[in-house]
Amino acid sequence: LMASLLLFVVACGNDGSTSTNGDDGGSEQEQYTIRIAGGAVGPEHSLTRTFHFLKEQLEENSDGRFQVDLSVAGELGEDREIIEAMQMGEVHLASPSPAALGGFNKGVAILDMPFLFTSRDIAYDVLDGEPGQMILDGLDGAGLKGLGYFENGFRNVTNDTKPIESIEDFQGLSIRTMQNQTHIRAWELLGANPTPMAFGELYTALQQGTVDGQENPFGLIVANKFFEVQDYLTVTNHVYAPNVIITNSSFYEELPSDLQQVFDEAVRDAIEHNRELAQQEEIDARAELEEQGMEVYEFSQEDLQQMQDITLEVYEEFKDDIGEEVVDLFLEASLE
Ligand code: TF8
Repeated sequence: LMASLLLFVVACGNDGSTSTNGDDGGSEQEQYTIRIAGGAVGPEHSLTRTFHFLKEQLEENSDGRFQVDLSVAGELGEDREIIEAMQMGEVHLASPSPAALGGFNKGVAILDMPFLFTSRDIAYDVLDGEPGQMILDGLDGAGLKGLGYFENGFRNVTNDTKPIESIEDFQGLSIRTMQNQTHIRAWELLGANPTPMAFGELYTALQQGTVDGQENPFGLIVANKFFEVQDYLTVTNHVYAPNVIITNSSFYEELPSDLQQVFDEAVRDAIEHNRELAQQEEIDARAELEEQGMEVYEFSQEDLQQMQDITLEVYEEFKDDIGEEVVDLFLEASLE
């Protein structure tokens, strides 16, 4: 994947982002190519569909001054590779998982914390408010600019060895986690054997039995066909996973202000659209998984509470690393 990405970068050259249309060179004639890259989620996933919607908005609302070159479903690599390409100026808009941005700003890790948001309404409020903005601002300086949040969704546990019906069943469970210290630690505390792994390797790892389980939202489990290699699902909703929308900061700053406005509005509309898609997807995907023969289990309120209590420890252990101010701000805001 990296090789094909490099070839792509070479083929596009360094000035691929701007082209002048017409002879007068007037700024009104200038066209901008926006290269959008979606991560390795399936082509039918709500995130992928959101990128198609965003392309339409950008092109229509700019009367064609924006031309969007869209690569979805991991065509340009996984989140980390896409972020690197963005830093080189070769990708202009993307929405990686917070875990992939951890190297740029420690505060981003708050977004992956267990049981931080107990409902979508709270998540939207906090992410759209001051706490969410603080994290976006924290990405400045790495050549990136944070724009807002799309949704991956509430994460649930699957595996193919046994039904997981209570906390005790996590004991010894071999589970793939994101490459994210807080997730690894949370699963250790729950008694499981976490193996961090890139998302792109996950399907094969499940198929070959390298790991027994994984955790992701219903929508991804359908879109990436994990149901083909996993028999059991337990509804835990243990993390509300947003994806962070980012752009290349110099690309953004060099846009004429009227186009900046079109860009901002298109992103805002795409966020709204994405949330509608994601909510519907959660319902449809769960039904689809049951239809595909997955056995779905629900934890009791007691078990959920216990899971939350056990993983609360992660907040203590990572408070210094993430930043006390960030942790406090998010915890206060999400309790309101
Ligand atoms: C994971 C994440 C990722 C997504 C997507 C690729 O389990 O859920 O799949 O965030 O951006 O690695």
